[in-house]
Amino acid sequence: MNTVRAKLSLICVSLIILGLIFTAQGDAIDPKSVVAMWLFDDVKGDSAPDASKNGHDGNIQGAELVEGKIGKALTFDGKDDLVDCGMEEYDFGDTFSVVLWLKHIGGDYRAVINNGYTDAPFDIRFGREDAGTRLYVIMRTDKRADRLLLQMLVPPEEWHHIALAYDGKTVNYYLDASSEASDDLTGSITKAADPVVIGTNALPEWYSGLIDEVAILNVALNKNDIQTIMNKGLEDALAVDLSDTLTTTWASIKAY
Ligand SMILES: [Ca+2]
Ligand SMILES: [Ca+2]
Repeated sequence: MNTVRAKLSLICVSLIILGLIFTAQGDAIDPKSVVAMWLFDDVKGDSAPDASKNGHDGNIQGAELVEGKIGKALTFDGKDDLVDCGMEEYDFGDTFSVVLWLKHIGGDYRAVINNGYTDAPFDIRFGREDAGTRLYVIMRTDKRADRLLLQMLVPPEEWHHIALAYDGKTVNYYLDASSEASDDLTGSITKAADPVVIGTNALPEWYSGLIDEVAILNVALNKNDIQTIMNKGLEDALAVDLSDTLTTTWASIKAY
């Protein structure tokens, strides 16, 4: 009898653990929502592999590997360094996020990531205002041909986490997981003839400083998601594999 009761207790405890795992998974960021992810930790020659394995490897032109926010990052000289990520005519749809870390060194007109310039579907860039510390974002959709424009101050010489999240209704622009600006927007992001580029734009406006942990997702990340990515890094924030966890848990239940 004691053995049976012990077994039942173990099964109950296991089921509770299983329930907790499911609950925890409810808030997790779905790894399948990552369209492209450049960590710069696995650079080979001039190739910055797309860690999402969707094949959008970046072609590094001049930018150099340095110690980053997490592992390695790229440093851009403000003259002619860039990463060409391809993705021309890519359909980003009507839910979309971009996240990255940057440590810029100031100076006017510097593009961080975009797929064009004045007619770009999205363009995150520093202007000349406030000594080049004001980071703008332009977005365009099939429902809004005139550009949506948001801006926030990003102090130089220190790492900051930047996130843009669009859910088909609202765009939120986050600095260090705090929403600094937002506006209404509807429609699908327009397709661009230009590639996704990190470190300059089609003008060109050359970025100077460091960039690390860049990802594009096909969902609108919320504040909690962005906080998780900021605290854990992209790889750990997305690393939870539900199927593996369940297999392990079921195996331990059956063992009783
Ligand atoms: Ca150079
Ligand atoms: Ca990195």
